[in-house]
Amino acid sequence: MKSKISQNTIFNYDRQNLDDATLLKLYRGMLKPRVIEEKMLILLRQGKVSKWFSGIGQEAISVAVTAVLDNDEYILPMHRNLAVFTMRDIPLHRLFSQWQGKANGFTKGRDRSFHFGTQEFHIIGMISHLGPQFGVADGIALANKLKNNNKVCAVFTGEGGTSEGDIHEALNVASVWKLPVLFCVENNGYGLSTPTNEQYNCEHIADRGKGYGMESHIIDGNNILEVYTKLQQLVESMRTNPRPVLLEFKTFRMRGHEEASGTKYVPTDLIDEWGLRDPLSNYENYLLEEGLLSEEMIQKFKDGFKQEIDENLALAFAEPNIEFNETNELDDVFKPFEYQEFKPNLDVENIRLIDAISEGLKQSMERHENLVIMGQDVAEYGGVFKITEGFVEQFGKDRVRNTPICESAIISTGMGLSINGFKAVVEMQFADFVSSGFNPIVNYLAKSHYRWNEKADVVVRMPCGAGVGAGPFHSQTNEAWFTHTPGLKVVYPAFPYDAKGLLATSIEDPNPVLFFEHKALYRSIRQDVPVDYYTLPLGKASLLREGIDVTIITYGAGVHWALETLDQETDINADLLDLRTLVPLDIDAIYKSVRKTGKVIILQEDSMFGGIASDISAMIMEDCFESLDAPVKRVGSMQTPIPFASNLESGYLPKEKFKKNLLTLLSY
Ligand SMILES: Cc1ncc(C[n+]2csc(CCOP(=O)(O)OP(=O)(O)O)c2C)c(N)n1
Repeated sequence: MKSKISQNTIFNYDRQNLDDATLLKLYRGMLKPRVIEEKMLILLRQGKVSKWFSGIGQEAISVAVTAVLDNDEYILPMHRNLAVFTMRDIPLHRLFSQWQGKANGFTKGRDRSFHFGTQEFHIIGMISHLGPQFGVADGIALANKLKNNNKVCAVFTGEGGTSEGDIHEALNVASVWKLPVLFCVENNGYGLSTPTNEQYNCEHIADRGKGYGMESHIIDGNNILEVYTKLQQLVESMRTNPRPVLLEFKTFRMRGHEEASGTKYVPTDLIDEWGLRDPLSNYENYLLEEGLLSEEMIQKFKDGFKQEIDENLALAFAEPNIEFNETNELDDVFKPFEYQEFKPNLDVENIRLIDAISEGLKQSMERHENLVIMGQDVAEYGGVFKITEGFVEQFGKDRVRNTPICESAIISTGMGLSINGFKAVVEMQFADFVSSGFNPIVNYLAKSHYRWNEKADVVVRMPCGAGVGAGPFHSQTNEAWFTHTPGLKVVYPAFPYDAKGLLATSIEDPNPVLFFEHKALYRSIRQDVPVDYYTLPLGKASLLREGIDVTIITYGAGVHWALETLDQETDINADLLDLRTLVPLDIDAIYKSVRKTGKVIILQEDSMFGGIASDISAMIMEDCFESLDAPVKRVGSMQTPIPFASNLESGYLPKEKFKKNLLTLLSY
């Protein structure tokens, strides 16, 4: 039944077969966030809230998207989607506490506004960087698809965010993998102050769907019934026929980017024009005309919401400010993980580092049915180093997934898998390429547990290192990019035995782990390695040689350079400490050895400045000064990119320098 065209609404509302209760639910759904926002604007002026991103005028989209999803279907909102939170009936006092940085919010005061998620309500909030949100939705949807549970998820962005590379990557992956995601772009005219014609140069963002090979639609985002009815059909069909859909909602941002930034740059006639298209007042008029709503009912609803807001605000205001407690802060950086020892049995085989990693990975796949491997060419091809050769045959293509070239989206996808109950191992084809996935690693994975208590059960495998004549972009050992970032564990084995056991533990551990594998050691280092599954603890260095004259601290290829030197210089009586993991760092083992020998040399393959050797050196000077008989010596590669030609590369690497410096130190 088509409604009559109203004098009092701009829209030609078509209720189709929606019942009265649904029509009223949608109205109340839009009214509530509007009333909350009006209150927030007052609190903002009173200095009781620090920042506010208004969604006034855009409520129809959040309300309808949330209304068509089941409560256990994930939604990934942005900063203008208050209605997503209210439609899921989050107690308002918790939202108010969140916005005031109080303990009863969702982040223990550690993040602001809508930057949080809650598994209880199946809402996964944004990070400031916007773009990774789409890839996380991919991961959640992939998990749904692998569970075969006929669920969809919805993710939001503004049109400004669509210019980010992460978004393009995620759309492409979703299309290639047919992931059931509703990609909701709220095109509200401005990204901060930037109008759409300075943001993109196609007519409609929905037109990009064709380029991605993805179904797409343009929807009038201010017409609640249009949004709701179209989405209802789409979601039903996506549940049975999983696929991504790109939706461009035409709407308008009626207020400033955030309240303090104002709307001076927006022509007033545009604001007036869109004011006439207000989704709430138009719909209200329609319902009044239809006889479903009366002025008394409107007043009653508003009064009810106001009372709820006041009561909940009182609760939040009464809550004391959060206290700083150093231990609490530090304790939440990582999810607690109880290391479970699987003892290596005596049955061993003599294998190379590369075989040990491959075998460790395979046995983890056997042990964890929810483990998914993703990376470029990892499936039939077996990865460029052949570590996953034969995996597809054993575990199938669902769990061993070739990816497009899109490091950022795949890391974010790993995060989404983790949120939705899976474990992920992501192979960087070369550690160098992680720079293209840097954003989600250091901003999303690293900070999730600290921010809102969510694990990031993702291991990023990093084939790294020089000595293979591969030049500046296939030789880096970039662990220092990550050891600096709280929330990431960094593992760097030098031997097959360690690599296999540490990889197993890294996969067991629900925290994000960067797992470095030195390419030059892949096929050159052999060892007896237990055949069965076993684990080794993270954060334990290994004392490879014992002596009293000097402590050598190193890891990765450096361990083998040090061993070679000690084999040549047999009269050197040294402790040789292989760190094995850089985060957590075995500080006790370092200090114990330093206090015994009184002389220390730290060797790293990476260029010196800002590397981990500098931090270890500083810690030793601060804490073991009285035990030192000489200044701590650091040895690292030259402060240049890594050159290709073998003569240049060996000049760049610190192997020769190490021997010279060691001898100088001993004679100090
Ligand atoms: C990577 C990154 N660059 C810049 C910003 C700053 N910033 C935050 S929101 C925003 C505008 C976003 O516009 P749009 O995606 O259209 O969403 P809207 O605010 O209009 O809803 C900008 C530039 C950011 N948060 N992250």
